[in-house]
Amino acid sequence: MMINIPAQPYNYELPNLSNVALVIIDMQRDFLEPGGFGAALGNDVSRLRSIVPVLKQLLITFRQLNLPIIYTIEGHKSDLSDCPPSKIHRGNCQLKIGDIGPLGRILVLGEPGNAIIPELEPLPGEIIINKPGKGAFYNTDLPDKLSEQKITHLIFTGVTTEVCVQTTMREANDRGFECLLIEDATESYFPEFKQATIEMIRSQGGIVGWTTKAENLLQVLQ
Ligand code: TIU
Repeated sequence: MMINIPAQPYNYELPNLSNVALVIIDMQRDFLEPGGFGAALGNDVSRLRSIVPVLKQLLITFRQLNLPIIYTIEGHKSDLSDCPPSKIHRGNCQLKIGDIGPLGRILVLGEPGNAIIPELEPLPGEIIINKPGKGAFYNTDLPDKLSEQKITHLIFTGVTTEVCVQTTMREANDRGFECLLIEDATESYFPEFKQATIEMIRSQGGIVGWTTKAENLLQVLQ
């Protein structure tokens, strides 16, 4: 039975609930807490927290329905062999990727700052994709995980809207996935960039995908 979710630029259709996954992009301490990578880049990290309650609600609902949940984490191996020098030096920051900061080594996998924030902590069995880039398809096993579970529809959330969320959604769209961005479950350090991203994604008849508010999805799932 087709499930219709009110969205822009028109209804988002789920053929059934067995091919959909919730994707939670980079909700890690690095981007949401002082002393991490986001702060090292010069950002006010506090505004990203606003989406946590909505994201938690989505997480609870997907867990109740036993639907797949995929978390991504942006981070690098401890020897930085998967981090191009261009990325290390970009921004001319005092604290660079791999340097020791208040939350451990900046943007290095397994460091305290690299962990998902406690409110959204993954449960055993939920998929975690460590990614070296902004997009979650580059140099990861995400494509394998999606095809293993026959997932065709991706619900996007997380941070930041115009960087890792948008990059991943564009990558997914090119690979044939039907993508829905949850407007109140994604956030940016720059409100105007978040708004522009939402509008460009759904422009031209949904050139990259659809956008909607969480309640529109939750109402049909609950
Ligand atoms: N800087 C910024 O806005 N974002 C990132 O570096 N990574 C993610 O978006 N996760």
